Amino acid sequence: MFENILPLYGLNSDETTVNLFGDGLINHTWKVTAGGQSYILQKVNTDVFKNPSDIDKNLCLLKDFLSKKDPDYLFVSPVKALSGESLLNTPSGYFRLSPFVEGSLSLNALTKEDEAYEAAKQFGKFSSLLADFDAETLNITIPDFHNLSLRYEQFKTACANANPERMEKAKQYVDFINAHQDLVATYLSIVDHKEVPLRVIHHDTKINNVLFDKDYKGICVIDLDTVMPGYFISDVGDMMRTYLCAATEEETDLSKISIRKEFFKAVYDGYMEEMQDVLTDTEKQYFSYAGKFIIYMQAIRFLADYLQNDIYYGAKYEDHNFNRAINQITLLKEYIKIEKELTAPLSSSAEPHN
Ligand code: ADP
Ligand code: GN1
Ligand code: MG
Repeated sequence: MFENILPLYGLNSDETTVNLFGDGLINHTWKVTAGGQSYILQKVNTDVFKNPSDIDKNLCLLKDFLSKKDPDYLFVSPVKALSGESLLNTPSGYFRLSPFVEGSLSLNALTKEDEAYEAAKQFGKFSSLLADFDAETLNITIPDFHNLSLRYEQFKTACANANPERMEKAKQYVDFINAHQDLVATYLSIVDHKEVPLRVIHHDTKINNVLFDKDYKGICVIDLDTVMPGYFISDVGDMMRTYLCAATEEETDLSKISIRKEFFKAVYDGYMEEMQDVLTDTEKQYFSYAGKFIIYMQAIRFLADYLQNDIYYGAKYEDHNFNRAINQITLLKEYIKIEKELTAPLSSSAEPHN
């Protein structure tokens, strides 16, 4: 396959090394090294992104805007192939090639508060630079991606049509999801609120979508496929989901799932350093709800996938998505248990709103 793709970029496949790279769950990603230069080659997952050219058009618009707004900002986007295209539609699928950010690393879990601060600041900076970009000019790359109400409806459908053995096993967790429907009601009231605007939202701020340098200073955000109009709770929430716990969503020892309060403050400080003057007072009040919103939605997504035989995320072993769902439910319980303590050190404008 590579021998057909690499020459389209003027790379000689005989003089190029290609290795699978990273831990993303959606696209296929390889690190390509040729003549001392490294790149990230990706095959876009078209089961998830039905119109990859919508992503490509969004990236062009954002690149153009950001290059004028802040010429020093590192916006990692695909290079052009010899044809002049930045996305190639080939018989083997849709491909793109981006510069590998030299000296960068990504993490699946954090060990220091400073790392949480750095990562949150990178996502905050991305959003603040785009605060006056008209979000509605972007293509919607996955419709209703973070529409919690729809996700909950889809979950109910998944339960109704579930693999019976899996449903039996998941029963108590399905009950937990149903017992926390108030989180869906809050979501609906937020998106209806006139002081919660649609913004340019990354929609996938999990920790391995930000690059660090060797001293763990943030370099830039990556994985821009889901950048589209949305609400700030999506970005803040996925930071809470993936930065506050020392264990990842893959952890099966539930005793390792707990919330590090200091990391909540670090996320708040890093993100607010960039977004303090951008967010409305109403948005700020939902800062801690954001964590519950995304952890709950991720639990729903993993559990629905388990009930539907792993059609979206795939599974490396039999109970993979079941375990991921229980992990997220445990995380949500832990979060709810100490939510008041999390927000206590914040300014009064960020007091929790349920
Ligand atoms: P997915 O959508 O599958 O999550 P990502 O775009 O996040 O794919 O890429 C997967 C991983 O590859 C990232 O978590 C990161 O480790 C690495 N990566 C992606 N782009 C770059 C880049 N330009 N430079 C360095 N590493 C990158
Ligand atoms: C996927 O692409 P990746 O691995 O960064 C998923 C996110 C989930 C995450 C869970 C397009 O993110 O929404 O939160 O897995 N991306 C898509 O790990 O579904
Ligand atoms: Mg990713």
